[in-house]
Amino acid sequence: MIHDDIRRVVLIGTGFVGMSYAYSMLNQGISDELVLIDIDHDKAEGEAMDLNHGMAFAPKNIKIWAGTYDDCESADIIVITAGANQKEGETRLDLVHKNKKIMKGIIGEIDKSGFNGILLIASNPVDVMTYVAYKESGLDKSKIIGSGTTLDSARLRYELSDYLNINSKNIHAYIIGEHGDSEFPIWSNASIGVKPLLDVINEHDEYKYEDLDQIYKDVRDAAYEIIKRKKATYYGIGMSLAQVTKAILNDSNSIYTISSLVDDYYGVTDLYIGIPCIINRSGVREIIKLNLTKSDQERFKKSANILKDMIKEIGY
Ligand code: 6V0
Repeated sequence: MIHDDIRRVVLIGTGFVGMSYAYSMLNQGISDELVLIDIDHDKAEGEAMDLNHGMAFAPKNIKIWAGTYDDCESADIIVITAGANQKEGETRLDLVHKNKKIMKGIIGEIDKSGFNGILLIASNPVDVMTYVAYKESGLDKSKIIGSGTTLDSARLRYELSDYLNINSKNIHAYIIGEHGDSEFPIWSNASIGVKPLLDVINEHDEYKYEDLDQIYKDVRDAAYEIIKRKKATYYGIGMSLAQVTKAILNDSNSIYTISSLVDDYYGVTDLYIGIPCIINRSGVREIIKLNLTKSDQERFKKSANILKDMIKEIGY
């Protein structure tokens, strides 16, 4: 239930991702209150102080403080970015055991608080962690959202925008599946403004289908490339989470490739996975049924099976 008067967001995990999110929230004035929680309370306190010192330059006043789980009850959204992050050479799936334990503990605390808002999860492997939250929490599935392939779709839009020299806001292209190595683009559903992407490629000699494959690989491997250079990725995901938060609080009925619980989606059931969804104040309003080509259906099932195996491995 979104409270109409004061919009409170609680952030759990004030590391690189969490603070990039918090910084975006402050710079865009997205909520009225922002509570920072971390197992390292001093860190949360320091971060709150630092953000507050920028308040004079923010578009509006936001009350920011380092809090506790008692602050969760009246929150509209809780964003979870706590957990270990991906080290060089480590896949997102390697993280699963470490982060399951952390996620279970956090969800237990949130449940005790009486929270009844929307959970937005970014901790990796995000589809699996969102499933853990779903299994461990008493909230309805529509109120539990993973960041899924929102960031990956944003990366794809950036890359296509660069390749075609078209504003990324006019690029409607999506990555679906696991937020990880088996994710894939749905080219047949992509459009550039008013035209299907594949027609645009076909009609211009300077564009080639092979280049699309390279663009996909660059998007899929982006996290590895960034981690190789600067150890972690955080601005892109921070801004993605802020955008999803805004869509929920503003009841905007926006479409993002979040991780959502599917039921017979091309034969895939009982799994959180990245697919385009319409989101608003109630959380996931609708999962969009895509018209997938035969080969994309196969890729989707393969991606789903990888996640299913992970979920089995951690005992669900
Ligand atoms: P970080 O900088 O190590 O921050 C993690 C924070 O979590 C630290 O401040 C910890 O103290 C805190 N923490 C750990 N355990 C707990 C707990 N039990 N309760 C409260 N706080 C706790 O990591 P970073 O911010 O870089 O990454 C956080 C998570 O985001 C990782 O799992 C990443 O893999 C994941 N990412 C997800 C992305 C996505 O697209 N979904 C993208 C990038 C990173």
